[in-house]
Amino acid sequence: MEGAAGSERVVKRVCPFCEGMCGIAVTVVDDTVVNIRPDTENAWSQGHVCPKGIMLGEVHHDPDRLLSPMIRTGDHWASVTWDEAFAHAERLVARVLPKHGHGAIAGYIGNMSAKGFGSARYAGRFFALGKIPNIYSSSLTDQHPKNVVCHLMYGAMWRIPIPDLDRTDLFVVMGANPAASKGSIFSHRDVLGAMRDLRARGGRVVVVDPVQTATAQKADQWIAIRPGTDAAFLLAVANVLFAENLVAPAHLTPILNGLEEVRELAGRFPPEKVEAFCGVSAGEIRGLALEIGRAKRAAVYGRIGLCTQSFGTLSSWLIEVIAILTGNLDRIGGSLWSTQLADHQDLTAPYSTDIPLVTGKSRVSGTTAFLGQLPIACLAEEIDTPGEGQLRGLVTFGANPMLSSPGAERLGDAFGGLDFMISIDNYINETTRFADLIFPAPSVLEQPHWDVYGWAFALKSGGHYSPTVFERKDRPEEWQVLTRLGTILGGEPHLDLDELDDEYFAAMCDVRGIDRAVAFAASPHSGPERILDLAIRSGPFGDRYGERPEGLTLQNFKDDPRGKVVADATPLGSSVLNTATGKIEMAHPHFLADVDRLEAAMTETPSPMVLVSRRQLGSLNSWLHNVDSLVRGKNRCTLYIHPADAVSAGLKEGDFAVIESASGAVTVPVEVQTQIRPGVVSLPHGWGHDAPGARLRVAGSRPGANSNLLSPRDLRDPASGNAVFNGIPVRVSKADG
Ligand SMILES: Nc1nc2c(c(=O)[nH]1)N[C@H]1C(S)=C(S)[C@@H](COP(=O)(O)OP(=O)(O)OC[C@H]3O[C@@H](n4cnc5c(=O)[nH]c(N)nc54)[C@H](O)[C@@H]3O)O[C@H]1N2
Ligand SMILES: Nc1nc2c(c(=O)[nH]1)N[C@H]1C(S)=C(S)[C@@H](COP(=O)(O)OP(=O)(O)OC[C@H]3O[C@@H](n4cnc5c(=O)[nH]c(N)nc54)[C@H](O)[C@@H]3O)O[C@H]1N2
Ligand code: SF4
Ligand SMILES: [Mo]
Repeated sequence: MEGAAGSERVVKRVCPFCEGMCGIAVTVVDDTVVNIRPDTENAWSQGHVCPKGIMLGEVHHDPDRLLSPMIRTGDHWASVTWDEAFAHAERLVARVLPKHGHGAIAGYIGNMSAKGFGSARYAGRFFALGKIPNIYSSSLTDQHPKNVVCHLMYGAMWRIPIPDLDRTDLFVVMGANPAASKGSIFSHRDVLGAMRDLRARGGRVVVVDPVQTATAQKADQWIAIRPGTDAAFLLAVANVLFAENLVAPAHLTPILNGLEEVRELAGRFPPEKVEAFCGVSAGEIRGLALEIGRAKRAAVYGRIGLCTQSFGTLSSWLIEVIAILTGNLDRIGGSLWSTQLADHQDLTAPYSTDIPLVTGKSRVSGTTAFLGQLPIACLAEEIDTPGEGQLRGLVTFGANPMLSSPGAERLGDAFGGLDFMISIDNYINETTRFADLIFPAPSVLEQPHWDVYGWAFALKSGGHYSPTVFERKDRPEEWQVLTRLGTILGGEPHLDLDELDDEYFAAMCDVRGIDRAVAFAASPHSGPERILDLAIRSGPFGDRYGERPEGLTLQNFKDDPRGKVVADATPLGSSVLNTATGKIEMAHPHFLADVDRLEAAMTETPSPMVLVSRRQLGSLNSWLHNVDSLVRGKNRCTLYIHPADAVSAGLKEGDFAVIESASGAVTVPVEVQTQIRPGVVSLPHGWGHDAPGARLRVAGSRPGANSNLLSPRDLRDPASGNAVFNGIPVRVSKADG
C-alpha cells in the first residue's frame, strides 16, 4: 500500500476529476508531492491517465487554495478558526431564517460537490438537514434532458443506458468528444483506445459533430451536422429504419409501449425533408441509418452537445428510440445499464426516485420545474425580484455559476444583494468572491476516495478505495462540516452530530434491509466510510454482514490498492423499469408534444453563424486554470473559425475577434481551422478569470474570456429547462486595434 524509503512514501489512489477514474501512484517526500505517475496495476485504468491526474500535486500545493474558513467584510477577507466560522454561519443564517423562513434560502450544487468522499455521500444529507427547499444545480447545464428522458421512458431518472463500446460493431458518437472529456455518463478507461480496438476487429466509428474533433479524427466517418438539429437527424434515421424494415425491437417487444406512435412520427421525417435543416445530405443520413439498422450490434451515444441545445430532450429521447427500434437497448454490444458494486443512489442522492415530472412553477416568471429543479437562469430573478418568497440567502457548493451558467452579469448583481451567501469551495473565485463566508473543502489528497458517479456509468462492476495522502488533524472532516452547517441552516444548531449520523446510518440500513444492530456492531468507523461499507456489503457482490461470507466488504478494497473489477455488465431486462405500466414508455406525450417546435424551427431561416462549446484536456470546466503547468504555453481560450468564415470576417490566424450574441460580447484570438463546419464557431467554456476580488493568481494572469456571456438567459430546452450552450446565433467581426 505505502512503501517507505526514508521519508519517501508512495500512495496508490484514483484521480476523482472525471469518469476516467485513473489509478495513480503519488510519491510524497515529507509533506510534498514530488511525483505522480500512472498506476499500471490499477484493475480498472491499467495505467491510463491524462495531464490533470498527474497535476494533482500542484492542485494540492496551490498557494491560493483555501486552508481555513474565510469571512468577508467588504473587500477584506479574514482567515478564521472553524469555531468562529460556524458561529458566523449562525449569525448569517439568523439574518434570514427568523423573519423569512426556509423558503427564502436556496442552494446551488456544482460539479465538484459530487467528487469528494464526504460531499458525494453527504450533499443530500446537508440539504435535507438544512431544510433548503430551493435547489439549483449544474445538472440543468448538463444532463437534465437525459434525466427527464429516463424518468419518463424507464421510470428512473438515473437509469441512463451506457454504450457498450468494448463489445459493439458500430459506435456512433453524437455531440461528445471523449478525446478531451474522457467520456461522460459513460465511464471507460480509454475510449479512444477502445475505438482503435473496435476498428481493428472490423467495426466502425462514426462521429456526428459540427467540429471534426480529435475523436472525429480517429473515426471512420465525420458527419458535420448543423448545431441544434440532431432531433430532426435522428427522426430521419428512424424514418429509414421503418421504411427499410429494419425495425426489430426483439427482446424488448413484450415490454414496449409506443411503437406505433413512433412509427407515425418518424414517417413525417424522411431524410429529404431534414437534409437542408441538418446540413447533412439525405444520402449520408440514409447511409448511417442503414448501417445502424444492419449492424449486428450498434451503440449510439449522445452527450453534452445533444443535451445543451434547444432540442436537448428530443435529441436525448431519440438516442434511446434508435437503440430500442434496433433492439440494441439492454443488449450486449448495444447500450446497457450498469450494475454497481456499491450503489449509493438510494442512500445519498439528493434526488428521489418517486418524483413527478413537473414539480412546480417559479415565483417570478412561472417557469416549470422539472424533476425538482428550476433552470439556472431563474436563480437571479428569484433573488433580485422583491415580494413574498424572494430568495435572500444562498449556499453554493462546489459550483462556479458565474462562469458555468448563462446570465453571469445579472447573477453577480443578484449575489451582491443577498442577505447572506455561504460557499463551500477551495478558492475565492468568480462566484465565491460574493460569499460572506467560505468553508474550504479538503483537497483531493486530504481525503479518501471511492468514485460514486464513475462506477454508476461503467459497464464493469468494480470499485477502488483510495486512502488519504495527507491527514489533516487541524480541521473537521468534510461530512462533519456538512452536517454541522446543515443543522445551522436547519435552525437546529445544537443537535448532536454523532447522534444525527447514527440516525442517518440506521435509516440507510433500513433502506437496504440490513439489521441495524448487526451493521452498527460491524462498523467501527462512522461518516462516509460506514456508508460506503454498507453500500458494498448490501450490494450485489457484498457479504450482507456475514450472510454471504464469500462476499465483499470495504476492508477487501482497503487491503488491495489495485481495486477490483468483478463483472461485466449484462442485460437486466424489466427489472430496471419503474414506470406505472412496468413497460418502456417509448412515446411519452411529453416528447411528442415538443415535435411541433422542432417542425417550426425547420421552417425558420437559419442564423448564418452559430456558436458551440468545446472542452479541453487541460481544463475541468472553470477551475483548473490556476495550475501553471495546465495553462502554460499558448492561449487556449481561442475561437475556432472556418477559413471561409475568417475571410468573410476579415480575420486571419491570431487576430482578435469580437463575438456578439443577443446577451453579450467577448473578444478572443482566432484559430483558423478547416476542421469545423462553415457557419459554426467554437469557444471553450470556463474561462474569464479577470473578475475583481477573485484570488486566483495564475488564472488571473491568463484570464481568457467567459463564453457564457454569450449564452442568453432565456434560451433553454423547454422540455427540461436545461441551459443551451450550443447553436447560439452570433456575429463575428475583427476587433479594433
Ligand atoms: N458554455 C458552456 N458552459 C457550460 C458547459 C459547456 O459545455 N459549455 N458545461 C456545463 C457543465 S456539463 C457543467 S457540469 C457545468 C459545471 O459548472 P460548475 O459546477 O458551476 O463549475 P465548475 O467549474 O465545475 O466549478 C467547480 C467549483 O468547485 C470548486 N471545487 C474544486 N474542488 C472542490 C472540492 O473538492 N470541493 C468543493 N466543495 N469545491 C471544489 C472549484 O473551485 C469551483 O468553484 O458547467 C456547465 N457550463
Ligand atoms: N478535460 C475535460 N474533461 C471533462 C470536462 C472538462 O471540462 N474538461 N468536463 C466534464 C463534464 S462536467 C462533462 S458534462 C463532460 C462532457 O463530455 P462531452 O459530452 O464529451 O463534452 P465535450 O467534450 O464538450 O463535447 C461536446 C461536443 O459536442 C459538439 N456539439 C456542439 N453542438 C452540437 C450539436 O448541436 N450537435 C452535435 N451532434 N454535436 C454538437 C461539440 O462540438 C463538442 O465536440 O466532460 C467531463 N470531462
Ligand atoms: S482527469 Fe480523468 S482522465 Fe484525467 S487523470 Fe483524472 S480521471 Fe484520468
Ligand atoms: Mo458536466
